[in-house]
Amino acid sequence: MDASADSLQKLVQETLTKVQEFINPRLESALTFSDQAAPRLVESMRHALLAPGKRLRPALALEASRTCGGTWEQAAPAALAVEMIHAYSLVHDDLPAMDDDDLRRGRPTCHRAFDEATAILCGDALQPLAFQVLASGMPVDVVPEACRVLAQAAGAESLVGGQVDDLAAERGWVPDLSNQTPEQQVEWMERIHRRKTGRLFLASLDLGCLAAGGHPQCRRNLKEYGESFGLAFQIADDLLDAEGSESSMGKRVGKDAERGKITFPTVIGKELSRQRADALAEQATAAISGYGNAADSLSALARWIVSRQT
Ligand code: GRG
Repeated sequence: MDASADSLQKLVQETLTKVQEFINPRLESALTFSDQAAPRLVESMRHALLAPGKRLRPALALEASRTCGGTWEQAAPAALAVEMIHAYSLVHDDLPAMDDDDLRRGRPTCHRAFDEATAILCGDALQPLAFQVLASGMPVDVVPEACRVLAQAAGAESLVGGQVDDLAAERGWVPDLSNQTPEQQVEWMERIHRRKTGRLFLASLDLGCLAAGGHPQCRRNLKEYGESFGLAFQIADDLLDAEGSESSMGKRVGKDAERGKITFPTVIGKELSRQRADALAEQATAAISGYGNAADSLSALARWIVSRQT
């Protein structure tokens, strides 16, 4: 690793550690329920939500708030809510009916640690909790818009819609993609990723901005940043699945190749994928260049996302 990559890695690691120290106790407090919540369900929610994730989406929400002139404290409900939706999506994605995974964040997946029914219900309970946190913690005047933003990012046009199309190719619900041109395959992948992973990144930034009472121009710049960030993240994720190790990733790797799934490296090659991811990280950084030091962490995150090992 050269000196600049090394200092970027240190800077982002410091930011993510601070985000984790800020958000993890708050995630834990958010899982305080009356005796009406079944203990087994609460245990499964703790397993899924408190597992050691990077907390990337909370980082985006908190730093978007700072970019818009706000604080981390203002954006805390936004950061909690997006992590809850993310955690639910991972629990359901790992289920036997979907990706059928045993390992997540270095630990047994929720259905492995508990059972399938509990894992389904755990995800079902994390979703409304996200909206409860937004509704009770965001400034009253932006609660409806905040709920709309999160609902849209998690729904049929986004997370769930993207997931269905991602399964579609694998399960034969759509015509065989291998007969399509590389351009059509890239278009198909981008359409999936924009919804499956990109929209929750965008919502994280948008909610952070809303929490801070950010200017509409700041909201637009963050959207531009988030669009490039999301695709860069996904291309890097495809490269890590092809090249990373299970021990550093804390999850199974090489799944895409195993299933003959089309990915950026298989369609355009590893070198072009890397170049594309780097260019997207540059575009993301450029979109927020007008916000000076307040946007330093977001810039660093975009550059790191394409060079990360986890
Ligand atoms: C089940 C409705 C439904 C949706 C699932 C997000 C998703 C859709 C599936 C996750 C599968 C996956 C591995 C996608 C690749 C990108 C991704 C979301 C990786 C995990 O996010 P990170 O790297 O994970 O931020 P941590 O554990 O650090 O939070």
